[in-house]
Amino acid sequence: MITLYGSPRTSAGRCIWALEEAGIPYTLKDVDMRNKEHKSEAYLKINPMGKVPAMTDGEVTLFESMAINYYIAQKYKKELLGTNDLEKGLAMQWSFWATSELQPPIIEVFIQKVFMPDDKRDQNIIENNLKKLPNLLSVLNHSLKERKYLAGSQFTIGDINAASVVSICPMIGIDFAEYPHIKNWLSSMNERAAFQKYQSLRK
Ligand SMILES: N[C@@H](CCC(=O)N[C@@H](CS)C(=O)NCC(=O)O)C(=O)O
Repeated sequence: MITLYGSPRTSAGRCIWALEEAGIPYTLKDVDMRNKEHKSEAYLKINPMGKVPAMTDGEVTLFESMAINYYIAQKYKKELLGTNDLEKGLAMQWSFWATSELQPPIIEVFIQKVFMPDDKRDQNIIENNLKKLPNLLSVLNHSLKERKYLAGSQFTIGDINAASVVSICPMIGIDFAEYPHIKNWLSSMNERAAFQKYQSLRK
């Protein structure tokens, strides 16, 4: 039985979505980050980085959300990896792109806008990071112009890993009016029962 550590509002959310897509039973264990449970001796044995998510599956213990989603797909629902070499490559490409290129500026803005008290909010950080987003979102928008999913016609963990980041945009005041293909793609994510479950847990 799989145990996933972390709340749906953190990077664990994309693993919840992947587990729901795979349709396998799992236990979700919240980690009380306010009280530093993620730095406790017990939790550090599961994830020595002291971060969420982490996952156990029998003898297997993993951390890093991308790796967890790869494992879930590889072990429990292989088509989530893509069904041919190109789809598999594109699923990985968009997964790494989302977490290494798109996520950092979005999270910087999110931290400033959502967590920072008014007197500590740094407008320069917000502006400098917001400036990076049009180019990134245009690249994504263009890539979705002629395909339903990021890897083509097959829904993959590339969509899960990228959409879980892109869906933070409205929370920092970015709408997709200028990015119609992203908008359509997100709408198709919204139709998925697994995404709906993830979103309902995130509220
Ligand atoms: N690269 C990691 C990032 C994990 C991460 O930064 N998690 C945050 C919550 S979203 C966390 O646990 N932060 C606590 C800390 O850094 O001490 C992944 O994708 O799993």
